[in-house]
Amino acid sequence: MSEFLTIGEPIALFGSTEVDKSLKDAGNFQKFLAGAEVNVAVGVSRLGHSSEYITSVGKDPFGEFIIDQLHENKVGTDYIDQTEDYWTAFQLKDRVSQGDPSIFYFRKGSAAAHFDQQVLDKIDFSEVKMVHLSGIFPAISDEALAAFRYFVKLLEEKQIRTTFDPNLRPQLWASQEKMVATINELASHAEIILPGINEGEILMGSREPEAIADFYLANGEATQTVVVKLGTEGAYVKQKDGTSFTVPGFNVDEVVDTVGAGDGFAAGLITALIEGKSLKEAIIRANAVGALAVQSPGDNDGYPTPEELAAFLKENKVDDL
Ligand code: KDG
Repeated sequence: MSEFLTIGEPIALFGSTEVDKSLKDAGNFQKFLAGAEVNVAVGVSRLGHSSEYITSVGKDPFGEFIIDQLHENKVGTDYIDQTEDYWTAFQLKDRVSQGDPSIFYFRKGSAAAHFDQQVLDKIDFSEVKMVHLSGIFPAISDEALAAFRYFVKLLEEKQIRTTFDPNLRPQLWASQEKMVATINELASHAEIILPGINEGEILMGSREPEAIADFYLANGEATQTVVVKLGTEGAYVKQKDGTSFTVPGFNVDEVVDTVGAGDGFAAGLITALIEGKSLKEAIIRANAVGALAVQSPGDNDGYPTPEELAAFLKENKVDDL
């Protein structure tokens, strides 16, 4: 029984330790747990909330590594199916001194892509306060998309609060049209939508935060809040009642790796809302977790404990949240 649930594809990540060397030439890698949704589960657990991850992994060394990492991070594994029939996904990532790294996936036909939705019927929702969904899992296969839709139906029946991050991965979709139509339809079922500003441009044709928010507020009855992530600028928020505000981001001395910052942002927001904080306080915490995330090489290794978060906020002269 957990306060938080998410479903996704976990990935064993090999991050190069050699700065500005191509993946072809790099010879030294560090292994991490990755996958957008599992990152959020780790972030929520590290901030002190019970968290459970739903997926399928292979009975192989990467699958075992992922389960070990989840145990180490106190993320529940009761709804993880282990199969001998398919492999666990892995990926390579380079290390760059500027901008975003290059990523190469080995994930097609993975165990998660063959996820059996019967697992969803075993879930105990009695303590669940929030569920996080992302546009990656429904992109990996038809089975995953069907399971995602079934999960959304269960969440609607049980009236559980949901966050949705479009997390666009064009390489996983048959076409851009299919990606845009499916993501926008899936987003319409979520209470809180978390698009990035660049994603807004692809999904609804504007980089204007208010236009992106207005599109999603009109797109689905379930949607109450849109939080447009502005990178280092922070986040723009608009709610169904027309209220809007911007929360500036934090300055970071050294950016080591940008991947995982958006998932950390979601974990900060979700934990603050579970604790009954205001939306504004939740966005400040979300920005803080995102800023801490970019200062380390893995996706989720920079996510803070409550003590680390408090120290960061104090350093940045924000009252403890
Ligand atoms: O958000 C981080 C993810 O991009 C990374 O962990 C891998 O899930 C992943 C993906 O599909 O890109």
